[in-house]
Amino acid sequence: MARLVCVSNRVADPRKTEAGGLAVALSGALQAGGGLWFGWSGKVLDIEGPTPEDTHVHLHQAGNVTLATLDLSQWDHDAYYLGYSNAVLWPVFHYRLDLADFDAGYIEGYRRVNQLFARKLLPLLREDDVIWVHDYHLIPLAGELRALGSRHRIGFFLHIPLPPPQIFAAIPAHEWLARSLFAYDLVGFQSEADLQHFNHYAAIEAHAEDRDGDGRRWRAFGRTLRTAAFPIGIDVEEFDALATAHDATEMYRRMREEYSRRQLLVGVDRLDYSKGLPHRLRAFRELLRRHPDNIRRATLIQIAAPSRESVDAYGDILRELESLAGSMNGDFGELDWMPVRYMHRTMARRRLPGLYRAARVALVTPLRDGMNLVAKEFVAAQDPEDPGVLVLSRFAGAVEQMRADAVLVNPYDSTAMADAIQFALQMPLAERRRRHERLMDGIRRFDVHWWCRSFLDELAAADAEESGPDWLRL
Ligand code: GDG
Repeated sequence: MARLVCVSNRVADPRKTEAGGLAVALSGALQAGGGLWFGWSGKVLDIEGPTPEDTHVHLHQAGNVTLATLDLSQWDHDAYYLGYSNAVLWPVFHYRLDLADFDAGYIEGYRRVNQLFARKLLPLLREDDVIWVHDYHLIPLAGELRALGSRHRIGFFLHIPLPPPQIFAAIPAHEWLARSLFAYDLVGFQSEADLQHFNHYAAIEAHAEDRDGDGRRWRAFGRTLRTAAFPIGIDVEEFDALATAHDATEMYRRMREEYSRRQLLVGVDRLDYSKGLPHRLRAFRELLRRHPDNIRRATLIQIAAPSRESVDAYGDILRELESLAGSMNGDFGELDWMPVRYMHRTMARRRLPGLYRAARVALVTPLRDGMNLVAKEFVAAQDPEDPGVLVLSRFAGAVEQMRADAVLVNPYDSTAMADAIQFALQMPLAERRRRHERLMDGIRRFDVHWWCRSFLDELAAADAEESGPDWLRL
C-alpha cells in the first residue's frame, strides 16, 4: 500500500483528540497505514527577512505517523499566513471582497513559503507516496513540487467555499491560482455548489476542455484534473466516546441543573466574520421582541473561540459582539435572568458534547461556510429520545446534506430567523425525533472515514499518465 503524506498549514499529534478539527479528520487515514504529516510548526522565528534556506525540519514520531514541521520567520508568517492566506484568500473565498487587502504585496511571501515547503518536503518523499494537500494556504504546493520534478499523485482538498467566478476573478492573481490547481491530479470541494463554481471558472475563464461532458475531468495547461465534491464528516465513534466520558456528562448535568426551568440555545464557533455572530445575536434580540414568551425563559450561550486576532477584521467583530451582547443584556436582562451568555474563550473539546446535549436548539448560522462541523457535532451529541433542533444557515456547505431536517434560515433576515428559532423552540417531541433520526443516518453514513476513503479512492483512480507529464508549462 502506498504511504500517505498529508500536508497542511498546521500539524497535530494524531493520537490527541483534544486537537479536534483537521487532526481528528486525518488521524484515522494516517494511522491506518502509517504516514507522514508535513506543515508549519506554529513557531515564528525572531529574525529579519525570509525564513533561511537551511532552516531545519523537525521530525517527531507519533506512533506510526511521522510529523515533519518547520518554523517560519516573522516576515514569512506575516505575508504567507496573516497576509495572503487570511487577509486575501479567506475573505474572498467567503465572498467578502470588501475585507480583502490586495495591495499589500503578500503574494510574494505566499509563493515563497509554498516553494520552501516544496523544497523541504521533496527529500522526505518516497517514489510511490500519495500526497494529500489541505486548504487554501497551500494551493500552489503541487505546482512547486512538480517544478522540482515530483511525479507523485497529488490531491488537494479545499476546506472553505469556492466563490463564483465573478468573485474569484477579482483576485489579481486568480489565473495563477487556477493554473496552480491544475498541477494536482484531483481537487476536492466541500459541496456541489463549490464544484459548480470551479467548473464554471474552468470553462469560462481557463477555457478548459470538459473531457467527458460531466464536469468531472478537465483538460487545460497540458494537464488533466479530476474534480468532485467530498463533504467532510465527523468521527462519530470518537465523538460518542467523548460524549459518554466524565467531562461531557458532568457538563451536561451541570447545565441541566442550572437551566432546568429555561430553554437553552447554543452557538459554538471560532470568532470569525464568516460565522455570522452579530447577525445571530440580532435575530435572537428579534426573537425576544416578537415572541416575548421567551423573556425570562430562553438563554443563548455563545462560545466564540479566539482566532487569528492579529488580522484587523477580527478586532472589529470582537468589539461589535461585545457591544451587542452587552446592550441585549442591558435591555432585556433581569436580576435572575440574562438572555445572552457570551464567552470569548475556547472551551475544552471534551466538554463540548455535554453543552450541545443540554441545548434545545443550536444556532449554526454562518454567512458562508465550507461545511460547518458544529452542525454535525450538535446532532451527534443529542439524546435520541429527546433531541434538540438544529437551526442551520442556507449558506453553510452542510445544508446540502441537512436541508430536509434542519430548520433552514437566511442569516441576513433577522425577522424570519427569529420566527424560525421560535418554530424550533416549540417543535413537538415526535417531530424532533423524526428529524434527528434522519440527520443522524446521514452523519453516520457520510462520516469522516467515508470522506477520507472516497477522496483517496478517487485520487488512486486518477491515471498518472493521463494527468500528463507536461508540468513544466505551469
Ligand atoms: C474549516 C471550514 C469546515 C469550535 N469552538 C471550539 C471548538 N470548536 C471546534 C468545533 C469544530 C471545529 O472547531 C470548527 O469546525 P467548523 O467546521 O465549524 O469551522 P472552521 O474552524 O472554520 O473549519 C469549515 C472545516 O474547516 C472542516 O473542513 O467545516 O467550513 O471553515 O470541531 O467543535 N473546539 C473547542 N473549543 C471551542 O471553543 N475545543
